[in-house]
Amino acid sequence: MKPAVKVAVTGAAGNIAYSLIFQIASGNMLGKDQPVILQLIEIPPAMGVLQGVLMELDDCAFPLLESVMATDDIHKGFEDIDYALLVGARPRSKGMERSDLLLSNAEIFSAQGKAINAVAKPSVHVLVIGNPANTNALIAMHNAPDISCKQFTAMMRLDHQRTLAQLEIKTGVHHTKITKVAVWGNHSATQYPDINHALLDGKAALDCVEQAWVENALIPTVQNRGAAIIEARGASSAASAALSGVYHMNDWILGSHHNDWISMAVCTSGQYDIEQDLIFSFPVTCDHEDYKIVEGIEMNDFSLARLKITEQELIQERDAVRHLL
Ligand code: NAX
Repeated sequence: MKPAVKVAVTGAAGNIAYSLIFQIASGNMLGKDQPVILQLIEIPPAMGVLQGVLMELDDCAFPLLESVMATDDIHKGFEDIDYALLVGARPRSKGMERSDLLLSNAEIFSAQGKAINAVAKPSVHVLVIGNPANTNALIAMHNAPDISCKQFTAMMRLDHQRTLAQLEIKTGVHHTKITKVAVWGNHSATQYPDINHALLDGKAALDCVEQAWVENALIPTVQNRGAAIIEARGASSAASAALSGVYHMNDWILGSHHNDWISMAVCTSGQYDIEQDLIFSFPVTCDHEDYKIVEGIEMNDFSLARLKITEQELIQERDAVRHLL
């Protein structure tokens, strides 16, 4: 057996964590031969609920789960960790403007970035799920100057899976036979699901679907899927978000399958003419705890215009939290 690795999860008493934690403990994220130690982090009012989660973890008797700790102290929670999944965030309350939401979360992620910098392993890999995920990841990254920028990412995998699902529903081609899908930009309604290079069982996707369907159905459906799920379920996506977090980490740490593209929001350094120093989603491939942005993809005018829209939104978000960077 390998030595155990330490995984921190914030927002551990929340909806996404209720699915995510059990998947991590079962080995779905880091492999069936990888023992884990869970360090679960919450805010004081949620510690009671978290005790219930701990009881259920005990009752599952996971063979790979070496130990669990629960805390409301981020310095204890992030101590010596190998991986962090930052799920906890302040939800938007009634009457709250998007800018207020940005600012209240910015403070959380600035404190968490500092704590990770101070007490986590220097090799820590961080996935931010809590919204606004891209800008929260940017803030955490800036507040952890001793840790490589490449070790901070935000989750776009749910948007990637949603794009695969819509393509499968439309064409009947099973998603395991669909490759080279990309979702660019921000995890928001400006994101750009792109199938210009996608292959359906080896055939160009654009030969199988009409452009009007891409523009009027696929793109808005994926962009607004989160809102549609809230409308139907009365709660935001939780199981699918948790599974996407598992896929993101699994591919990042253990390598993406068959070298296909996956979508990950990562720090920009001039690729595709996108402003530097944003956390922006690109198609990437992963190998051995590292990712590579797929470069040299030909972009048509429609795609370039979409990239600019989502880039502008991320620049505005960054400007709003500039004092914390
Ligand atoms: P919940 O409200 O069920 O749970 C959030 C938990 O975070 C709560 O238990 C709360 O006490 C805790 N929390 C708040 N501030 C904290 C802090 N400073 N430190 C530690 N814990 C803290 O939300 P849930 O449905 O689990 O969603 C969590 C976040 O994921 C939200 O911000 C949500 O918007 C975001 N999502 C991101 C997605 C993505 O693809 N990036 C998709 C799903 C989801 O919408």
